[in-house]
Amino acid sequence: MKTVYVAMSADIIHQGHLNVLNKAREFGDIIVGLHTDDVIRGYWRNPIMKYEERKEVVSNIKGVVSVVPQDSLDQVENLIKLKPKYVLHGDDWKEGSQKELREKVIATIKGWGGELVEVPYTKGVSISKLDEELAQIGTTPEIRMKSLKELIYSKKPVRILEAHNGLTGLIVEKTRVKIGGKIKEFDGMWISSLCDSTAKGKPDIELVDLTSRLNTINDILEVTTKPIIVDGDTGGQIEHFVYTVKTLERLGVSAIIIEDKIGLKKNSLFGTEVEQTQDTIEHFSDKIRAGREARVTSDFMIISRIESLIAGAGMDDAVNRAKAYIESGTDGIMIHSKEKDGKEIIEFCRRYNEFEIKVPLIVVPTSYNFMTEEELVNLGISVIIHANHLIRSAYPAMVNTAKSILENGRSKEASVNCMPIKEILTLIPGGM
Ligand code: SPV
Ligand code: MG
Repeated sequence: MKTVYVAMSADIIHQGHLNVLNKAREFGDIIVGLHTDDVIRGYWRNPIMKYEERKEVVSNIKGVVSVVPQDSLDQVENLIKLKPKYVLHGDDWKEGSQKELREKVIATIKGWGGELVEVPYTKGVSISKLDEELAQIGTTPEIRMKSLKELIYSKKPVRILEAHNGLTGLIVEKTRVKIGGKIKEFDGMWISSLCDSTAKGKPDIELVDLTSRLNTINDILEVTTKPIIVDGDTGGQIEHFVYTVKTLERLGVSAIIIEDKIGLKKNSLFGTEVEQTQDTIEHFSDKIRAGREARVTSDFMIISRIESLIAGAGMDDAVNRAKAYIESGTDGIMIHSKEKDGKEIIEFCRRYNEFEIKVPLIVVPTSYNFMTEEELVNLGISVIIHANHLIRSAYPAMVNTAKSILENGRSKEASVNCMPIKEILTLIPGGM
């Protein structure tokens, strides 16, 4: 029997896959080159089913005699190893980003007289539509909570964007771009104290209480499925913090980040312009330990935020605190800096990388925003939080609209910068 090679992700098996595999069966024994989790993550999104689970499903489809890992979109390496008589693929790769991959396949299999067979793309199957429908079904608190840790340990960087209400939550959930054939999106949401407070017209001084913060979090939980990291400010009194941890974990939040400051908290980006008092290492370590003991599962992450570089306490202090907090069992370290040149962060990472015991490292590159994801990942950073950009971009747009209406005595001029009425009416499905 001749062999037929078919590469696929098979994350959600649909009739399109079966059409391709049924066709392949007519040509011989099928070897499926199953995209590894990293490949799927690289060009699309975090796989819903992991490699071994997908392998089990695919192995049981009629005609499939073996499943091998396909660890890039480029099939050449596997083809040279397996020398199949046929390669089967949907005919949707003749144009666009996959065109080059197709040409490489044809050139390679020619070497042993192999043939490419193309199956018409199955109409009516839209994987992105299936994805959307899955998102509509929603998630459970447990699945959502776990997903951050899974991402951190399988993908770099984990890319997080600020959300401060249901609408911005949806923006983080749904915004996608396609670059070089790969889909890029955010991995989760940051519930910033600055943005949550600002959206409520209040200063970022721990004035917006937990009940109010929980309302925001609930609004976001209701309409999204991606993991959520909550900015827990200082975490408050240890006796209160343990309740906060339990509440957030129960809701399905994935992580809380608390900063090692005490007293009236001021936003870190003021730096030393305002009084910023750091907690003692001992007391803050007690808070981390108490939080860890309060949670029900280790899937909920308690992340320590070091404010030494913000408060002017210096690099040695930041490094010592990182060591102490790791010893206390923290699940991650967030190092904050307000310097524009990024040098502090580079130096901190250099020293951090020498640690024997490390936990995932998190940054908020608001001030040193020239640094790319790639540069930050190369420094050893796992999670990048874009902490305030949706509210910062929305506010000037709204003020301009308000001014334009005043200046013109009507809204016609402002409306060119507004989304059409039809669009806002249908933006959120279910309104008709
Ligand atoms: C926030 O977003 O509220 C933060 C990050 O705590 S920062 O504003 O940079 O302090
Ligand atoms: Mg904050």
